[in-house]
Amino acid sequence: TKGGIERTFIAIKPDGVQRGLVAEVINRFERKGYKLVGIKAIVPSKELAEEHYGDLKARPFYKGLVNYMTSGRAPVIAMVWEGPDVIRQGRRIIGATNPLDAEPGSIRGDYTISVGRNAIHGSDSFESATIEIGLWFKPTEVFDWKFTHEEWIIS
Ligand code: DGT
Ligand code: DGI
Repeated sequence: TKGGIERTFIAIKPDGVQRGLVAEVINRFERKGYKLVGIKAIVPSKELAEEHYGDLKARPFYKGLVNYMTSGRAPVIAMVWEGPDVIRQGRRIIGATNPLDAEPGSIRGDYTISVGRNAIHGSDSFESATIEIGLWFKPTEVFDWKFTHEEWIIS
């Protein structure tokens, strides 16, 4: 339900890391009022990348997508963000899958031009967020914590 506290999986992909967008991405979620409850750098195994993109297995770009995620030419910065409606709002902050359709002001709209190098991933539903957080993070790597000023952000 709109406004409910959720968690979403956000990942800065190797091209986003190469482009120097780590601080920019974190800033956009942080300044909105969302809470970072998990973060790590990781070069995903082939198995992890294939599972993460399992629904795209039949697509012609699947193999290239997995290779680019797993190359190790830069790590993936994997994150869990928490807050009201963060799954849907995260998709809005990121922008449309094809950067040429992404609104200026969104991350993809501001920084990218190619769907195969669109810098960032964000879960697209509650179901995929739950699955993806479980794939990329151990329970001990995700933290329950409160802003000391939480009442000034959420009421
Ligand atoms: P507005 O905010 O004057 O532009 O009016 P609307 O149409 O955007 O919003 P409306 O009429 O649903 O609610 C008026 C104000 O009431 C809104 O600015 C903030 C507050 N409000 C509305 N729904 C909720 C709620 O579910 N919880 C809390 N705490 N305040 C609410
Ligand atoms: O959730 P999104 O990343 O916005 O989009 P998605 O789950 O449909 O696709 C996952 C990724 O796959 C996307 O970020 C980039 C890549 N992709 C999607 N469609 C295409 C694509 N890559 C290429 N090269 N061509 C595509 O048509």
